[in-house]
Amino acid sequence: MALWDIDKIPFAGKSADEKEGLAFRYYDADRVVAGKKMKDWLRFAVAYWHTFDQRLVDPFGDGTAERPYDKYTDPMDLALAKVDYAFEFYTKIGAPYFCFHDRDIAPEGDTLRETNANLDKVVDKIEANMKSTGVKLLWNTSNLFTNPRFVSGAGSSPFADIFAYSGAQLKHSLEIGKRLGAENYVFWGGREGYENLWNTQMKREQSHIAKLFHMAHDYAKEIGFDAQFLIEPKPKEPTSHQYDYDAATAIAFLKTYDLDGIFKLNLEGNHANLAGHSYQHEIRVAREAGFLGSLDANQGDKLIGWDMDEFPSDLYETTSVMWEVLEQGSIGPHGGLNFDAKPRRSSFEANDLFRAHVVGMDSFAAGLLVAAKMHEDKYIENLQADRYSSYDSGIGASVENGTASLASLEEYSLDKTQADLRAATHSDHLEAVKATINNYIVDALAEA
Ligand code: XLS
Ligand code: NI
Ligand code: NI
Repeated sequence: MALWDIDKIPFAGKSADEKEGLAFRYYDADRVVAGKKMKDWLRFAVAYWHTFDQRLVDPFGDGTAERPYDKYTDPMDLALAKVDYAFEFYTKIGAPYFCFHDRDIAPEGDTLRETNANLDKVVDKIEANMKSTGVKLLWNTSNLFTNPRFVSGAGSSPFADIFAYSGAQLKHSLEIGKRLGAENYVFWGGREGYENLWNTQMKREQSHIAKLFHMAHDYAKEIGFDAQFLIEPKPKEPTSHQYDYDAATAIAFLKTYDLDGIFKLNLEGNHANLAGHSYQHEIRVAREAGFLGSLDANQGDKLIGWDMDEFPSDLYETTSVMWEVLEQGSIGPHGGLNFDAKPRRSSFEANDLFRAHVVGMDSFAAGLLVAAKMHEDKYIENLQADRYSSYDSGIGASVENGTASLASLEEYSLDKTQADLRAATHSDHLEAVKATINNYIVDALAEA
């Protein structure tokens, strides 16, 4: 008997409208785009915490969610039942991957021993379902921020017992990752930052976090868990300043603490906005530095200043993301698009979970189609090549190949007039560029 009152979501192409959000318009898993199947470019994952646990609370209101498993009252019964709902959901939506925190899937006991026993029971069931459905684990992680013991951080906690507990909790998460064949392992430092600098030893806290990361990597090696480790940057929320502020800051941290060969980044759209960046900016920074690992697919709200975790629907943004991905050739060595996103509080019915994933998956599939067309035409490549062409020869080439000096630049520039210098610059025609990108979106999707 079906657990969700929804049929498997089909690809319906142009007639998707008739299915009112319960069919794909653009996401056609096996369709080949730019040399690869859509499903292999996009590698969608469902986030356990949002899709199955989130009650749709906001800072001013209780949860509104109606879920078919609300009838379970015992926490362990509920946790075990949710696994069945989760795997039927993955299969019906057609997501090849899922992601979870240790705390998403099983309730805590009083001791770590009891907690781990609860966790293992649920993991047994998850493992069996992974085998029977073929759905895989994109990444797992340890929740080191919800419980009150993490009030002042985990790796950065000023309390050594909490650091110790964090390491112990993390150890079991790595074992679970190994057991379930996780392709990545994520660290989001939700409380690794500070509320106030006056009482904080910043350098000491950061060196402690680095120690925890090295221990985690040593242990993963010891047990033969070869997942790609990822840091997920976010500038603030819940703390007022988080050490993994953005991609550039996280890369500097990794280099400072000799972790750069071990970690890449998991980048999230809404986090980029909170840091004052676009999603594309964060991906560009990571990609060009060789740190692009995976993506948390969501979007922020221009009018609200906190982490809204909206399902992606902005085609301009998904186009920019997929253009960067096409440039790199994949999202990352083992990366995917994890929907770290929840329906709005007013979309509280269970079927809204399906509709929300449909818009997210379709928006990225559409972004892929548009970006692939731009890529095929080399529109952006040519635009950029042209813009920097003065470095391809002459004085520009001498700068890039290292033969220029201030003396050679002086000799070259000394007698140039203001008119010569104005003539050396060109208009970017940026408005026309934006219009062309709009046309790509409209045309590529009309053809799709
Ligand atoms: C919170 C983060 C979190 C991570 C996983 O803002 O996005 O959900 O993705 O811990
Ligand atoms: Ni987030
Ligand atoms: Ni996230």
